[in-house]
Amino acid sequence: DDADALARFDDHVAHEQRIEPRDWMPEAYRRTLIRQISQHAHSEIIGMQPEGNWITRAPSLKRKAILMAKVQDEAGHGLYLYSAAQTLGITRDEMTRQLIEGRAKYSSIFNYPTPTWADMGAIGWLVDGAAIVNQVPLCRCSYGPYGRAMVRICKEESFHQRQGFEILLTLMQGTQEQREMAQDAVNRWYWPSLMMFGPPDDQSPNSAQSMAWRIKRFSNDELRQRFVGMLVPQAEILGITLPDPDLRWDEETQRYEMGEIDWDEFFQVLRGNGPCNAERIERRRTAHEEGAWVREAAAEYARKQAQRAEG
Ligand code: FAQ
Repeated sequence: DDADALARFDDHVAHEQRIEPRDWMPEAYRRTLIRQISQHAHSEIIGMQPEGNWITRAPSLKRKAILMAKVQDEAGHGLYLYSAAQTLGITRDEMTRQLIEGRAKYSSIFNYPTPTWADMGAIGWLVDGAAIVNQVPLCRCSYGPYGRAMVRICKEESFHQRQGFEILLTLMQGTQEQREMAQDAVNRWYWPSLMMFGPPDDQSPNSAQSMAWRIKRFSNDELRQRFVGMLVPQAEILGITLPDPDLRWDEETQRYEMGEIDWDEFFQVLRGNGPCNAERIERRRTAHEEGAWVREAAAEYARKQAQRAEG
């Protein structure tokens, strides 16, 4: 019965064994995974827009080829993650509807604009950097399809981060104007990238249960701390200043102390009031509607093939 099944499930998870789609799982575990994986998939898909903005204006053929490849990787991650979510019993259609009707969350970070080329560097360095720090532990997630998806995705994110770093490094070795452009982009993306890790631990309603289920391995604040520790030496190499005057190494606690994050801004963006929320959803809805004929043609083709097979 259910009590036996639950005991087996708990034991399985406690022994670091993977839960697979056909295994019994508590309904709340299923719901939590659908929530997190679909939000993650939506983030990848919406996350194509801020960078898509620069594909036609990249400063060279090489930069354009790299940026196109990166944005295509993001589409791949999104599709891969939608497939992982589908193994839990939600359809792709339902997830898409939730997104284009504005009922689904996706990462707050993709609601900020990309006015300059240096934003491509800052996104790669900071946004993909945060994504890696958050996602490496997810490779060990108790749910098999999600954990395995993360392994491949993290490899690609790590290439993305290096390409962002390299864009900033090139700008920092350029003219005064280019250096200022790089610094300005980092000034705008630094704080929002810290918000990607989610609310502070004492305001994170899902953390305790997700950690008990071994979906999450570290708390939001722990990962944020690890991220800042990774950035500081890289910022030094770049010659870029992280825009936090309170940031300092604390000998006693052996960690970086940082300034206050503007959580009002974070919750405003979550409520749909960020600088680009409406534009992002509108763009996705239009693209979905304009793709209707492709879906209809594919369905019709499948129907005819099936009819022919029946003879
Ligand atoms: N934005 O209780 P918690 C990428 C929500 S990387 C929006 O702490 P949890 C790569 C949260 O959903 C970005 N919402 O929640 C790329 C919850 O709401 P709900 C995507 C946020 O789940 C790079 C509520 O606040 N990465 O796409 C955010 O335990 C460059 C309470 O929070 C992932 O999704 C936020 N920043 O921890 C692509 C990673 N933070 O659902 C293109 C997987 C929190 O109860 C270009 N996800 N919320 O209504 C996770 O690791 C977790 O879901 C967290 C949140 C850590 C994001």
